[in-house]
Amino acid sequence: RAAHNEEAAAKAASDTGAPTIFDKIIAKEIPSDIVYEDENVLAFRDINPQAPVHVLVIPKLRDGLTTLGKAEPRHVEVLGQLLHASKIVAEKEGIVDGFRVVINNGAEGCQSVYHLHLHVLGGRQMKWPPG
Ligand code: IU
Repeated sequence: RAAHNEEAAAKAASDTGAPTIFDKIIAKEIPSDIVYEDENVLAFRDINPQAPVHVLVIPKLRDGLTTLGKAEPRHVEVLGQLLHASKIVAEKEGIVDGFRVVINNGAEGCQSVYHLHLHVLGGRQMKWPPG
């Protein structure tokens, strides 16, 4: 199952600071289905969607933000831009009745790509608590 693959991918990954596939998506060397883009952030559809709408919102410049746990005061502006872009994505996708924004942090948080990303999920009734 996809959920198990995600957990396996998270176990296999680690925060080495090496470039990730998201650099290639930002550089458009790898195609992605872009939902929103501005100077600072890129939002594109997750390749393995967990809801009818599943978009990843990422900073174009990682600047040390492999994980949210690496956030420093200098990142506060881009962190705000990422949240604001998540709201724009939800609006564009028509999921204003309800949506969820998730950040998986580190191995136990099920993070598999070490370039900060916000998951914007919606288009179905979400469950609580998440697994
Ligand atoms: P996570 O929070 O690090 O587990 O999320 C990484 C997400 O990136 C995950 O939902 C993958 O499906 C998604 N993804 C992608 O959209 N495109 C890719 O090329 C790769 C992963 I690798």
